[in-house]
Amino acid sequence: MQIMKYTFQQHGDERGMLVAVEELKDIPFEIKRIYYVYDTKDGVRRGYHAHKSLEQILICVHGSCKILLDNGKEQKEVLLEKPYEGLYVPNNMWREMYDFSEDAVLLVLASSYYDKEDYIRDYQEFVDYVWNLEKEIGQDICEGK
Ligand code: T46
Repeated sequence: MQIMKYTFQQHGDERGMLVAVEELKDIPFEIKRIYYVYDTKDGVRRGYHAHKSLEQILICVHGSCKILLDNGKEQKEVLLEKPYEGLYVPNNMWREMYDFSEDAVLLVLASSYYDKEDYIRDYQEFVDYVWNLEKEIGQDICEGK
């Protein structure tokens, strides 16, 4: 499983730093929604779901946190701790977020509006969904993602 992390250009001068992210230039989709997670309590693990069609970029703009990505066959852990790095999370990918530092702010750029129906919240259902999709289209849907 290939992890896709973007390193955004940093514009720095004596005043400090600035990072800009433009849709379809710096990231591969149009941005329909932005949300952020902060003030996460000690020991909390969030996520535990996959999306059928949503794509996202996760940026820990302050502090640090870890992301577990799971494509139904393989799992990888990614540490986010740089405000100029974005982790691409494609559709059909289980995710869990944990080990948030006290000051962590996790910013998310999303390709679609909020849609409860796009979530798969049961892990076995997710695995079955991915296997069935692969059977239907006859190839590894997570290849290259
Ligand atoms: C994801 C990870 C990285 C809304 O009303 N609108 C929204 O756009 C979102 C994202 C959430 N909500 C509500 C739904 C729940 O009542 O906010 C509450 C917390 O959402 P949730 O439990 O889904 O949060 P996480 O941190 O488990 O997951 C979120 C996103 O939902 C999800 O798409 O990929 O962050």
